Amino acid sequence: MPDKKTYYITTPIYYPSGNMHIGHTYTTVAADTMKRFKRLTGYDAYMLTGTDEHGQKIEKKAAEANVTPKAYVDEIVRNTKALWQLMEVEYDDFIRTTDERHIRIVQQIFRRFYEQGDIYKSKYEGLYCTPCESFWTATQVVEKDGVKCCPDCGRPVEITQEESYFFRMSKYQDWLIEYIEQHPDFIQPQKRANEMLSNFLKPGLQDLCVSRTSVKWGVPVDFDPEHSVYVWIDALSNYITALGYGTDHDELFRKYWPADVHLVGKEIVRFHTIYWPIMLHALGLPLPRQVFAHGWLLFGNDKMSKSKGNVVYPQPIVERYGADALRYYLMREMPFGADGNYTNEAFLTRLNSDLANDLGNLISRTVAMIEKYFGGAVQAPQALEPIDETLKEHTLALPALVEKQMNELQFSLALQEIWKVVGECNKYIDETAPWILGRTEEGKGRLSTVLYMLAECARFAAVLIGPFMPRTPQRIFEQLGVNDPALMTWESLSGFGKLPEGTMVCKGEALFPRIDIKKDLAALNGEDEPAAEKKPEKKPEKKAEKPQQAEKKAPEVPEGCVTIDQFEKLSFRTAKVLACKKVEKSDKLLQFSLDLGTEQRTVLSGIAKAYPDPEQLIGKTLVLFANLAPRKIMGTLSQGMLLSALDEKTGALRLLTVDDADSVAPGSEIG
Ligand code: ME8
Repeated sequence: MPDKKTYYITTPIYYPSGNMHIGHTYTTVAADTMKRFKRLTGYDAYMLTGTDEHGQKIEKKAAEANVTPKAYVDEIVRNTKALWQLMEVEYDDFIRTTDERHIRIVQQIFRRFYEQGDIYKSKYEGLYCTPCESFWTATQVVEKDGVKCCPDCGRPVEITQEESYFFRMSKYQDWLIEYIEQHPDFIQPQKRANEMLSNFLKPGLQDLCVSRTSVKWGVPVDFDPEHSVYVWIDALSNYITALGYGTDHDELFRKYWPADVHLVGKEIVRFHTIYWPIMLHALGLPLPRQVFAHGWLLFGNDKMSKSKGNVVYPQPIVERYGADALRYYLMREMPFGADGNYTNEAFLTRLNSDLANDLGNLISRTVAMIEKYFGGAVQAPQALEPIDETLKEHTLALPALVEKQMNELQFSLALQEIWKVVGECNKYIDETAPWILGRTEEGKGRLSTVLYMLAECARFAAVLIGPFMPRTPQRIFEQLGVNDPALMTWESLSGFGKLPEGTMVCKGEALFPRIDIKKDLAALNGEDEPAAEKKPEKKPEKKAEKPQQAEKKAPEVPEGCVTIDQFEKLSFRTAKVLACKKVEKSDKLLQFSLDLGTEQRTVLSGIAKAYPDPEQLIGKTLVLFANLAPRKIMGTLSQGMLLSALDEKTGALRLLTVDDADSVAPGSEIG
């Protein structure tokens, strides 16, 4: 048998300066989901995560806690591993930059750079941001109230002056520009590649300071031990040291390098797409196939971060609802690449609608009806009717659609595809009305087919959700009575109708019991059950509920005006009309189905009177206020607001459209 194709995926290695929160969980769950998906689809997949333990930030934290840096990080690493276990993350290796196996190779890499002339010794005078472990020049920093601050995180930078080693980044600049331009998939989403080219590479790369004498908590330069290796050189190397690069046991390196994808948050793209490729090229190694920068989980309007303390921890959520529910929410709620707000309310709402209602009901109704009408035994289907053929066709098409989205790391769209079919099944139940079929003997023949269809579709759904929700498939298989492992594989989805006649279903507990959102919100916000772990969550949650209070402190602006910061929080995007119709029983509302490139949205707009022939709008590109909080209108969730112009004198109302719309992709940012 030929060797399986390999797939190597990594997360950033996180700073153990504090316990990991839901933001780190987001990246790690995404990597695990992808790895599980690749395993399911026949790859030899390998996932690496770990911790980035050196540097000034950790040194300071440990000093504040009055312990050694190693003792400080050991504790956090233990908690981090426990969190990944709780989240059902099955990493293949966990690298710590304090591991001997890592330190030795970082020293070897640094020496090689020096010996081949990529690194030289000089004097550094400049500015340093400790939270980001980043060097900046006087022209790059921003001034806030006379204080020089980091352009990335906005916190004050410190002046540093010391003898240092420098990496001749400029030498590789032209090569890297060409590489990025010739490999459009290398940096994703594409707009991050454009940012790197226009903000850093094209203006010209500065040589990078790659050693510190003032930082003792680091990897010593072995030929000049006064110096320690700059944390980012140390940290980035993890992706190859973990595979045994540079040792006699480099089998994993030979097998898995180059990585298929490094998942990173968008704030560390620069390190992964400029310094890291240059380091690899200088070592004569191939580059990773892709660096994918996802967006941030925000708290209110701010990035959640350990150093700001505005974080949500996953533990209390998982304790109440299980890891699968939180994993589903993280992968479903926001398109991978975009920012999104975490709120307990949004989580609970999805839990009820997608998991309890859509998926949970499908399984429980299917199993309950097979028990009621056929004593629990799945019957052989009879001749299929058109409605069955359609459902079968959509279900059979699903694996390929999911795979396509997953290959583009579009977790949310992959789940949307699955839920479309789950929704179709629920609708199929309403349309075929099994409770009526069950009343007569002739009806029962037809009922065999209907229930067979549903059970087989449920089996497809169970296999497909496995990478996202590792525990739920087994619970579904138990209820469906599927215990043959061959019916749980990706390959088993190549044909519809593999579920054997006579399979005995068995009703179990509700997969995701419906919750009372109000009551659960209070519990999650720590307003009952004073469990110790819930405390850290309480503060930020309160803060999020009352963002107005924080805003009061903002600089004064004339009444009726907004600041540029407030404006930047609004997202306007182009949206192409896929469908448009009048909402029944309303003379004002039109319902739009809009294409935003990476997603489809439904938006209701009160402009029906101005457009008596709504179909004329199909194909037009409109302007959508895209991050307006979704709202249910007449039972339909409206996700945004279409902008239109109103002539107050005549009452004429016209939608804003985009000039030469074919030259911009649907979903393009407007601003
Ligand atoms: O940057 N939303 O470590 P770090 C989404 N050690 N993702 C988030 C997030 C949020 N609010 N907060 C954190 C470092 N993350 C370096 C990396 S790699 C060679 C060295 C995730 O502890 C996201 O993946 O600050 C982000 O890039 C990473 O955690 C930053 O973790």
